[in-house]
Amino acid sequence: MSTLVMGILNVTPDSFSDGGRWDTVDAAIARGLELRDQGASIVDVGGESTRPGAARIEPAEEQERVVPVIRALAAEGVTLSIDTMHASTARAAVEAGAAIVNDVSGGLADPDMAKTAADLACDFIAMHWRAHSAEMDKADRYEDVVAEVGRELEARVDALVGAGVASDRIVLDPGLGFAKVTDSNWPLIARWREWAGDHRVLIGASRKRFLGAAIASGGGDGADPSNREAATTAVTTVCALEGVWAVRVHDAAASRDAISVVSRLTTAGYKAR
Ligand code: PMM
Repeated sequence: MSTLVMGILNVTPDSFSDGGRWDTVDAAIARGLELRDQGASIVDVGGESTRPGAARIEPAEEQERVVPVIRALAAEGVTLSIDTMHASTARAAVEAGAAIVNDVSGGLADPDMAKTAADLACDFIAMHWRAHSAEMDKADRYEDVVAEVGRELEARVDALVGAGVASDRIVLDPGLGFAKVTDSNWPLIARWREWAGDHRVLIGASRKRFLGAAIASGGGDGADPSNREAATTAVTTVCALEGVWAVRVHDAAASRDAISVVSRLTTAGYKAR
């Protein structure tokens, strides 16, 4: 199966690259439909920014932002995930029509999340996470990032399965940019099979800081997140060649097109070496 595109819809005033752009219900709904039309198989709706240094918000405020958007987009037949660390928001979102829970803390931030995910019986994206946004850059300390992320994700899987989540419902995500400032990110993409086990994998590289650093090392200007789109699409291309389940991106059309190119190449006999 081809790699899926998950389009990012941040209904927040302060996300790092698109904060404030879709923070009214009508603008968010229109953007969700646009992402679907541009090739997103899943639209990931989030109401709490996780950018480095971001402050937390209360679940009630988060739900006020996301639930009307999810309800409207679900009525239009859009497949939705809810990007939340709050169990009560996960439940409200699934009741409003979301099909997938995407928890950047992999169930660590809210002690009720694992049981809630089991009750909801939907797909659950468990991302590698070490600390909340205000603290996460300091947690970028690894001897062997691939082995440690693998072990820490396995512990999340054990906790989730222990709470009753079906193992094949769990999608793993290395959490690029989360407790990984620059160099820690690359081995997690390059050697993803070593930490993924048998789980489906989601990669979220879109416009993140480590891409800016790579762009600069090649002589480009990656300081502004909006200049990181070609680099994001390069990561999507690699993910598609590698058989990664899905990529989480801001520009759905660019990733859709990259995946279409890879599909032509693999049909013509290309094999990753
Ligand atoms: N990154 C962000 C937010 N949510 N969820 C998953 N599963 N994986 C990610 O890499 C991820 C995420 C931060 O990026 P944004 O502010 O552009 O949404």
